[in-house]
Amino acid sequence: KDVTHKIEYYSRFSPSPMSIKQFLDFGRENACEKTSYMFLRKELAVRLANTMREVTLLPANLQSQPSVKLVESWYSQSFEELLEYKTRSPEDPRTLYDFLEILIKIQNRHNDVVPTMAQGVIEYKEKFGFDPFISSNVQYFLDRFYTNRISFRMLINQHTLLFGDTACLAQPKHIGSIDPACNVAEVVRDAYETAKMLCEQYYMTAPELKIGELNSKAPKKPIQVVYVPSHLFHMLFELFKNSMRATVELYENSSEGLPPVKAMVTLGKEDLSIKISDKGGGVPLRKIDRLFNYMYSTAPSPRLDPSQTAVPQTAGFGYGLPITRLYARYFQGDLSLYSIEGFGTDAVIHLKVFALPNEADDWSNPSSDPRDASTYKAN
Ligand code: W6P
Repeated sequence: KDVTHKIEYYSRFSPSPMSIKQFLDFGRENACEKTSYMFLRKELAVRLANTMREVTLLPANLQSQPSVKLVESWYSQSFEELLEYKTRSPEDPRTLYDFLEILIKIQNRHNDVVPTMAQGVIEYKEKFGFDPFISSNVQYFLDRFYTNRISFRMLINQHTLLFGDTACLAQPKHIGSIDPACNVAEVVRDAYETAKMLCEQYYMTAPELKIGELNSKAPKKPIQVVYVPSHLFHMLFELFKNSMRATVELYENSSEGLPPVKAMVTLGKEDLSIKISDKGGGVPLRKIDRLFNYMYSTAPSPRLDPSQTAVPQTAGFGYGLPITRLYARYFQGDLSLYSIEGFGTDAVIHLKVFALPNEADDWSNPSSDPRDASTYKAN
């Protein structure tokens, strides 16, 4: 087919990794919409094609699940829409306007990729069961797939935020989605308050928050960092949900008050670290890896009431933790869990304070070649 041919052609190009510094440099001084357009119409097609090619390496039994097919159809639809710009001149203002529109349309089309892929994994597990070989391939694939999705959306967002009609209205100091002076404690509090509302809805109670700050570079000054606040919010929200759930469930039948969840924000020379600590009883070491495993941690949503599609978000670990770690790693940071079974858990987000040029790539470079699992059959 024609589109298969085009995917093959575009997937031979390597995506251009972007560092946070490059995003900043491009967006800061006289950002040029035509330049951005010329770059993106090719780059986005190259990234979609590379991702679609990787999907073909998935185990055949997973690839053939309806949900995976649906996600594939979104990718190929978006790919074809982008190719329509191949011959459209950046000098025609109509082109730039249409391009903005199509980017927003693509962004929205891909909104539900994560739950839909999760559904695909559930469909697979229901038919074929859990298989460690398949699980490790799915882990490798989804880590790259979601990393590429994060960076794809980052690229689209920068363009629509810098050049769309609402540009600079909401957050004049932001460079697209990047806040050059992101106040970390503010985002911590914000994420806590949002998780607290959910927790109270579901459990009727929620632990308090205690925030500590240590600015080793400028003592007593608020800690600020160049970062994407929405990414930081996403990570912290996920960690707070987990800490609150553990705390509330441990103290459910206890007369004692809930121990608070603590957040410690520390700025060093290289690292900005955020530690979220709970006294929720911890997780045994044997089970820690499972928290990051896509195939292990996907389970069908509880079917108590078939009409109830909204599952309480605090109800499961789901895909939150593995994706949170991808967000942390996206700009060369990381997420670690240190759990003391019988006591509680520390979750630590490490972020790089200054990203050296070309160090903080946004494209997942493989540490090893993917195993071709497309012909593997589980027995
Ligand atoms: C737990 C399990 C967990 C995962 C991630 C973050 C915090 C916590 N607390 O008990």
